[in-house]
Amino acid sequence: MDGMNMVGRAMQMTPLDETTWEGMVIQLATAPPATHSVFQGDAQGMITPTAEDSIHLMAVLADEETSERIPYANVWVTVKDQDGTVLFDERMWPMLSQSMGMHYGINVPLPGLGQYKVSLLVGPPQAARHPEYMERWLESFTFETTFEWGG
Ligand SMILES: [Cu+2]
Repeated sequence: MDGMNMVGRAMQMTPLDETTWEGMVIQLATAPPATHSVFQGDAQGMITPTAEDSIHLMAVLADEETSERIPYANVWVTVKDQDGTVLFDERMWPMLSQSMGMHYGINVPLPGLGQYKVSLLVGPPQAARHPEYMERWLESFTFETTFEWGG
């Protein structure tokens, strides 16, 4: 299955770009700003979009061969304007969604329509691994691209 088809199954997701890292497809996508809950210890908090939030920025990590989503990674996102000024710099939440599947995501405020630079810092998945996964994703990987926000 090609990567864009994996993202394409969810109508509310707009794929932006993708790359492959040692057999892991890393896709960047957007969706409308999303309400989500977060567990902190034994309490569940709600995060609702603010007026400033422009997009729900999402990273989908999947095995290139099986399309199986890959959890337990740390994914950090940095958004810059065209001049390289950092506008947003946060860790993405690991997220569960019935319609979009397991992904990493966060609501991002943008100052306006236009082109932005984005970089994803993907850390090694922090999980015990069966042999086929023991020799890959051992160092962090950075994926840099640009995207156009058209509102
Ligand atoms: Cu999400």
